[in-house]
Amino acid sequence: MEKAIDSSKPKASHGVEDDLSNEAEELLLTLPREKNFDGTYLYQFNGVWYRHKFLYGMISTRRHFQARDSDIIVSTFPKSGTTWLKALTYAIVHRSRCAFEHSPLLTTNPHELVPFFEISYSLNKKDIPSFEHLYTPRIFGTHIPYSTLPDSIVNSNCRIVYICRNPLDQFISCWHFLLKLAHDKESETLSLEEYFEKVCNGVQHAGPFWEHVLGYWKASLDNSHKILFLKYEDLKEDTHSYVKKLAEFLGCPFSNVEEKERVIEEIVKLCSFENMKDLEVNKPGRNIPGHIPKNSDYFRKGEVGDWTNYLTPSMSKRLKNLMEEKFSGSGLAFKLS
Ligand code: PAP
Repeated sequence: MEKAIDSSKPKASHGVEDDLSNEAEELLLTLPREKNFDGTYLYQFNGVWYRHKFLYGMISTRRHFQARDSDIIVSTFPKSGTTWLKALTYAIVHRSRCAFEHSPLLTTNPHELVPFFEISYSLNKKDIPSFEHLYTPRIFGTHIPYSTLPDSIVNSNCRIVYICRNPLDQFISCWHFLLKLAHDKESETLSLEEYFEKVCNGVQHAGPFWEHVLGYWKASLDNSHKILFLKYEDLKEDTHSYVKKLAEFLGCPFSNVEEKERVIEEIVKLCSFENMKDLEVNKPGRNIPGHIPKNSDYFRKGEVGDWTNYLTPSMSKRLKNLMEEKFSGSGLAFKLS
C-alpha cells in the first residue's frame, strides 16, 4: 500500500520548510531501512530505496514542483547515461542560443546546466528553488521512479526522455562511483560481492533497478508522444541517429540547412565522452557547489561491456538470469557488449 505524502498542502514560494523537515524525519522513523554501500542507510518508501537526502528531496519535489508544458525531464536510473543525455538534450534544445565554440557545456558540468530537481529541493531547506535562472524550455534531471513523479509532470504536456543501460555495466559503473565517494569520505565500504548481493535484492539507491526501468518502459509504451525510451548501448552505437530522433521527439528537428552544416555532428562531438572528460571543468578537483561528487567522477570509461573485467562468471550468470526473470514478457532486452 502507498504511504501518504501530503502534496496538497499550500505551496509557499519561499519559506522555512520546518514542516516538511519534521514530516520527513517522522516518516523516516517508520520506514524499513538497510545499510548502504558506505554504512549510511537507505530507506524504503513505496517499494523504492532512497538515500536520506534524496528521500527528503523527492518529498519536497512532489510538494512544490510545478511542471510547465514546455519542460523536459531527463530521467534515469543512476549510472545509466544521465550526464551524457543531459548534455545532448541541452545541446539540442538550446543550439540556437550560441555557437558551439561558446557553448556553456564547454565550461559548465551538465549536472549544473540541467539540475536534478530532487537535489535542488534537498540542498537548501530554507528556500524553495525557483529555477528562474534556467532558459525555456527548462530541462531537469531526475532519478525519481515513474510511479512517484509529481502529478504535474505526469498530467502536463511536458516531455520525458529516459535512458537505461544494461544492468551489468550499470552495476560496475555504480560500484566505481560509490567507491570514489566513500574513499573521499574515508568511509568503510562493502566488498564488491556484498554490494552485488544487495543489488540482486533490489537494495540500491532508486532501486530495484528492474522496477525503475519497467516503470518508464511501460509508461513509454502507453504514452509514446510523452516519453522517449532510449538505451545507452544504442546511443553509443549510433549517436548520430539518436540525436536526430531526440530532436524530433523534443519538437526541434534539425532543418535541412542544419543537417548540411553538420550541426548533428557538432553536437555528437561536443557531448562525446572524450571531449567532455578532457574539459577543464570536468578535471579532478572541480565540483558543483553543494554537490559531493567531483565533476570528474561522472566520467570514468564510458564503454559498453566493462563488466567483463570485474564480474566472475557466476556473478554475471546470476545477474543475467535475474534480469531475464524480471523483464520476461516486457519486450525489453539489453545489449551486454
Ligand atoms: P549519474 O546517474 O550519477 O548522473 P551517469 O552519468 O548516469 O551518472 O553515469 C556515469 C556513466 O556514464 C559513467 O560510466 P562508466 O562508469 O561505465 O564509465 C561515465 O563514464 C558515462 N559517461 C559520462 N559521460 C558520458 C558520455 N559523454 N558518453 C558516454 N558515456 C558517458
